[in-house]
Amino acid sequence: MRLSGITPSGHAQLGNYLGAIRRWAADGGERDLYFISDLHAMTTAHNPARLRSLAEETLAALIASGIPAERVFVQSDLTAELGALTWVLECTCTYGEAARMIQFKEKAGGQAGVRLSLLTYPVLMAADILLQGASEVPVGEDQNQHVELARALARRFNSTYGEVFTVPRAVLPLAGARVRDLADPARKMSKSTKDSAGVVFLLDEPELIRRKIRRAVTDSHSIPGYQPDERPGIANLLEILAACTGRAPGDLAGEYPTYGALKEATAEAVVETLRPVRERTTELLTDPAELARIRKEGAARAAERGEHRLSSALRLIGAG
Ligand code: AQP
Repeated sequence: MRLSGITPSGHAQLGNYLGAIRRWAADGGERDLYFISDLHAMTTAHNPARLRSLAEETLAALIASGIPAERVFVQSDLTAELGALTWVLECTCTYGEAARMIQFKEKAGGQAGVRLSLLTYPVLMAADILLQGASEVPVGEDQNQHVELARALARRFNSTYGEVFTVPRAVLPLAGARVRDLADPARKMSKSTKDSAGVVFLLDEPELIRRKIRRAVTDSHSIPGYQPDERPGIANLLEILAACTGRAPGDLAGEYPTYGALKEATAEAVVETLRPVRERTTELLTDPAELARIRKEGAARAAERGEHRLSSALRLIGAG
């Protein structure tokens, strides 16, 4: 089993789609599972109603992108199971191990009112992985240490109390495009970026997408050229266009005489790529009963998959 997640920390954006969701839909197979990690979006200040609606929207977007409904679930639908397993794993984890997490140090550094969950969420992530019995977790560099922790906890539990958990390992995600922020190509496009001028969301209307791409930061040259280090803004547009058309960014550069022409072509390619996803997502969102049914079935399947592991772990650790 291979487990991948998406955190509804904002509206899903073009980078999520071209870099991950689209690959999940096209290349994912029987052994792939996907989940909306809404509990992970609670480790910093959050708005409950917004989070609930973002989780729903993200679920709809994954299904609309072509991921089979039976391979998707929402994390908070398993709060009882995950809460119990997180406790078991917290009793397997040392404080030092959690406090060593680089992401915790980076995000908590110097801040007042840091939530305890920011420290412990890698243990919840271990619970996500171990409950489902995932052997592979496709993650970027920034999440590697968390998968290592899940690995260490699985091994420790198995050797201390009895064999329950599959020991997972981090694997490289399916290679997708890396999309940068249109207004600031030095950083990646992100759903939680405060200023959304450089972020194309999956549900943006075509006219808004065109406007955002027309205003994308470029450079002082005037003829498109593919030089990612020296000209990141133009390279980003070429890479987006390439990802939408299946062409190579370097080949596309010579086909557009001006920045304006490149922006127009990129905007149209993005609009057409996202159109079916936006239409199907919107359609699903207007059918809450169908979405609720998909969600309920996904939750039941995910809970069933983990049931024996959770009950064995509780029994072996001495609970109940
Ligand atoms: N800009 C991007 N280009 C390519 N891939 C991207 N992904 C995210 N942004 C880009 C991929 O989308 C998947 C789900 O992302 P995530 O929710 O696990 O977290 P993230 O990488 O932190 O995504 P965001 O949009 O940047 O969210 P925030 O704003 O919360 O940090 C992952 O496979 C990710 O690589």
